[in-house]
Amino acid sequence: MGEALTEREIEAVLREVTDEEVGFYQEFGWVMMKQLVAPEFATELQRVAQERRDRPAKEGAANPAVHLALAEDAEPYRSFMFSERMSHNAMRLVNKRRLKGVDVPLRYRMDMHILKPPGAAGSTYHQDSAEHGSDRVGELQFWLALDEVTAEMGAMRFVSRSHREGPLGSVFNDDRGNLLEQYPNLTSVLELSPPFHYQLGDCTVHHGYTVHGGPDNSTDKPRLSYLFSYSPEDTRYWNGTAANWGAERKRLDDTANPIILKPSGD
Ligand SMILES: O=C(O)CCC(=O)C(=O)O
Repeated sequence: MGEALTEREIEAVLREVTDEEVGFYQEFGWVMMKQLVAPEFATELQRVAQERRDRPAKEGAANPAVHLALAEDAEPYRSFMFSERMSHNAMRLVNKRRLKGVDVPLRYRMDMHILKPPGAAGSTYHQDSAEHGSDRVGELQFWLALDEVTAEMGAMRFVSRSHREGPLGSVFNDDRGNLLEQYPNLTSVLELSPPFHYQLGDCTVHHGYTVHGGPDNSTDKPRLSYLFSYSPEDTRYWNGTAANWGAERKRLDDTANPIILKPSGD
C-alpha cells in the first residue's frame, strides 16, 4: 500500500495548470496537459491500482478499480485528488469565478482506473454531464495516462467546442446510437481533436458537455489510465447521485405531451 503524501510532496509531482491550458480548455472544451504529473508518480498510481486488483476479492467487496480516492487503503490516490494543488487546478479550469465573482468549491464526483485490454471496444461518443444528470455546467473529467497510450490503443477524441452546444442527449441505455450517429454533421460543423499520443504522466481534461469517445484498442498492449472527476459543490443531480453510467431518463408520452408537427423529410 502507498503512503499518504503531504501537500509539499504532491507539489513536487503535480504541476500547476498554465494560463494557456486554462484558455485552451475554455475555448475548445478539452486540453492536453503534457507531464501534468511526474512519470514516476503515474507509475506509483499504476502500481497501487495493480496491487489492489491482484488482492483476492472478498465476497461483496466493492470494485477495487473504482473510488480509489475515497478508499482508506489506496494512497496516494486520496492525497492526490484531494490536494490543494489539484483542487486549484480544477477550479481554474471550471472558472465559476467568471460569472459568480468567486470560485465555487468542488466536490469529488468519482474516480476509476480504466484498463482496456488489446482488442477492447472503443468508447461510445457521449457528453458526461448529459449522462450523469447534473443541473449546471462545471463538471469536468481528467484522464491521466498511466503508461504510454497511442492513438491506436484507443486514445479518446474530443469534438472541439461541442461544450458550447449544451446537452445533446443521453445515449447510454438508449437505442438511438451514439452522438456521432445522432448528429451526422457534428464533426463537419465542429472539429474532431487530433489523435493523441500520451506519454506516462500526460493528462487530458474535458468539460462535462464536450462530446468525446474513441476507437478500439487495435494494438496488442493494454491501455492504462486513471479517470478522476470533480463537480461544483452546489450542483444538483437528477437522482441525487453522480454515478457514471446514467441517471434514469424517460421520454415524454404522446398523450400528455403530443407532438405538434412532424418535420417533412428534406
Ligand atoms: O477512457 C475512455 O475511453 C472513455 C472515458 C470517458 O468517457 C471519460 O473520461 O469521460
